[in-house]
Amino acid sequence: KARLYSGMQPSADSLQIGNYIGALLQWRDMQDTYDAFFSVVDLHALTQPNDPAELREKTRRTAAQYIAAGIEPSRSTLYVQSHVRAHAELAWILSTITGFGEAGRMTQFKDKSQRYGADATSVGLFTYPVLMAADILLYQTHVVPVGDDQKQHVELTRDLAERFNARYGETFRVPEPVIQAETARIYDLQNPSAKMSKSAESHAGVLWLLDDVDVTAKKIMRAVTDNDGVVAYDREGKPGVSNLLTIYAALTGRQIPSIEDEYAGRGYGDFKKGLRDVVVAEFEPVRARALELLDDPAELDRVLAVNAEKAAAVADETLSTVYDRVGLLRRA
Ligand code: AQP
Repeated sequence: KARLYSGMQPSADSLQIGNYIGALLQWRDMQDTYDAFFSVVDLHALTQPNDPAELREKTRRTAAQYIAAGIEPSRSTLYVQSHVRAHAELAWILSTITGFGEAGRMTQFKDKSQRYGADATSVGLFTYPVLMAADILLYQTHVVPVGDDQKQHVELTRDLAERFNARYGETFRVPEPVIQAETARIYDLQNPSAKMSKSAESHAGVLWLLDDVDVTAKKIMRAVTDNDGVVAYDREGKPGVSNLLTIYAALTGRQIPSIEDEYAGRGYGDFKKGLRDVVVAEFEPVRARALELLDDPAELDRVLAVNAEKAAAVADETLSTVYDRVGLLRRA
């Protein structure tokens, strides 16, 4: 089986519906076809300010939501990034073959550093894509499913793999990005021109997987739409309604035109109620399962430890080859 690698940052107590539709649902379906590695990338999360106790809790909660959404830790390797030391170690080696200018061209760094300001921008944020390259290359990954905002980072990963291979001999597989379709991208319900995000300033337009169902229902009923009252997909002209249609279609597996037909002439109230029922029915069991898993953190930690062993076995082998290739004297 070809190998797949993906991950998410434990940057909030709950994942949001964009993470669920754009990542988890696809990961779940890819588990059969691929030898899949899914990581909770806590080292990446350190590039933003964190309360230590909260970060630990967010890491567990993120892992619990992976499992609750159908990622099976007995079939896929579901682990916490920092449990496998090779990530940080390979990132260092790769940073020595990454150009300063090359890293500086990453648009996510440019956006985030502008937002944070020079004083709050760490070197870690700058080298974030190098750590991501290490994540992927350690596992000799064939495919990396990512949103289009991460495409540039996968390109850098490919460049680094090719550069290393050319300089030191064939070591890394060069991975291919699998970019999610535009229709898998979910926007903020209150500001449908912005991607829904865990770290959004306002939570009013964010649907959290672990929210109470009545909170979720209210947010859907209050979602921004427009004045023409027609349930139709038009990303430019009707971003709010189009976003709701995308969510509806993604969760039901239906085509957008068939949903438009169902709500033709019925107005936004009915449409939102329909969507509310779909989302609540989808979230309820996932939420219940995640909370159940979080009720027994020792068992969850045990599962994560077993999976970290599986991941480390693969990662350590790659790292060991890398250390040899670059000429590090190995400890006797
Ligand atoms: N709005 C979205 N629509 C579709 N997919 C989305 N993803 C995130 N938001 C949407 C996908 O979820 C995964 C999470 O990756 P991440 O945790 O590394 O961070 P991100 O992509 O930056 O997601 P967030 O929720 O916006 O997190 P923060 O606020 O922490 O940066 C990825 O596969 C992403 O494509």
